Amino acid sequence: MKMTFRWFGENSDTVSLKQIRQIPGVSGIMGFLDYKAAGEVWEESEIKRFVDQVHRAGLACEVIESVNVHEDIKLGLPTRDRYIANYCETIRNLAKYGIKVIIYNFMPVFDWLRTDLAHEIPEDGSNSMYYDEKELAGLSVMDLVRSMEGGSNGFSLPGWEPERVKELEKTLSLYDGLTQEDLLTHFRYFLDGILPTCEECGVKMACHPDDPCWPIFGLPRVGYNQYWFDRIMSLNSSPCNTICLCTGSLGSNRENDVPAMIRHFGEQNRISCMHIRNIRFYGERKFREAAHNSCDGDFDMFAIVKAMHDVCPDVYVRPDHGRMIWGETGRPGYGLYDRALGTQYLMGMYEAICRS
Ligand code: CS2
Ligand code: MN
Repeated sequence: MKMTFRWFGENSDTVSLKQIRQIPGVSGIMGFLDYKAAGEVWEESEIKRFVDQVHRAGLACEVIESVNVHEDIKLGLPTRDRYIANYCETIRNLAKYGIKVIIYNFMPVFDWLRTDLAHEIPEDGSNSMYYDEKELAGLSVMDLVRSMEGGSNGFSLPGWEPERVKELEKTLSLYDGLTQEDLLTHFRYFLDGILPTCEECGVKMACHPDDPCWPIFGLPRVGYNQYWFDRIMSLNSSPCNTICLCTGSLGSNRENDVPAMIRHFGEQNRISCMHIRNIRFYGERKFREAAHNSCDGDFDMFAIVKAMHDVCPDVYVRPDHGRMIWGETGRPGYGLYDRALGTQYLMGMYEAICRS
């Protein structure tokens, strides 16, 4: 297990590299160039600057997160070839600076979403992100965007960048009539276009699940259970076609048996990295994010870590969305304290498993 921490860059994160370096056992980051729009080439000079900065802080930078896939690729528009070529160039550029894994998602229009980014947890007064499908039903897409923006403490959230939001209504209408099978066909075209470049450069693509893990707003989605991930994996047999197994995203759908999915895909060598976190359910499709510990949420975190230990012990791992505790403010889900505690819990469990 290579323990890492997500870092959004100096202008976009309240957590510093120095703080990350001081968390025992954390050896690297999952990085992000926060200012890049989907479809743009990540230039060598900007990657170099980012990676050098991480290295100077004494951390590794082998995973990059959210190289976002342009909507035209998901929609299968003729312009997709240009964006696929750009994606290949980004892969080559990232590989030159030591990147081994790129995390992406294939969700139409939205990245992850919540109905409340700062839900106060009555038991202890901390804050967490919260989702209630019933509330979503009463919201228009633009209401939701406003609530995501309003609750984000001024940060632009991945997938909710202003230039994407501007085009939102138009983009949504382009998905009218597009089926899951269509989306999968476009997914295959994308993978066929980029995976040869990945193989050449030794970079793995890691698909992040849909979050929450079911179709929303009538949009087609194909990354929310074992059936669809089996289909995604069989789109292209390249060893670079892998999964970022996010326990909180997959587990938001109570039909998913997360430890079993880790075993299933890990045994096939299809997991290259993991986001590990916990959730507390308040009902069907109603949950908040919890501290990482089993006792705080509804997941069996031991079963999750044990499965990882048994089938894919070499993966990159990071804690995921944390609560805001001890008065901290910052990017929702990405404060320092709760996630740092999460790393210690996960590493403690891992050490105990290894030694027992
Ligand atoms: C992340 C996602 O914050 C999160 O939930 O796990 O934003 C993830 O980085 C993207 O979906 C990957 O493209
Ligand atoms: Mn995740």
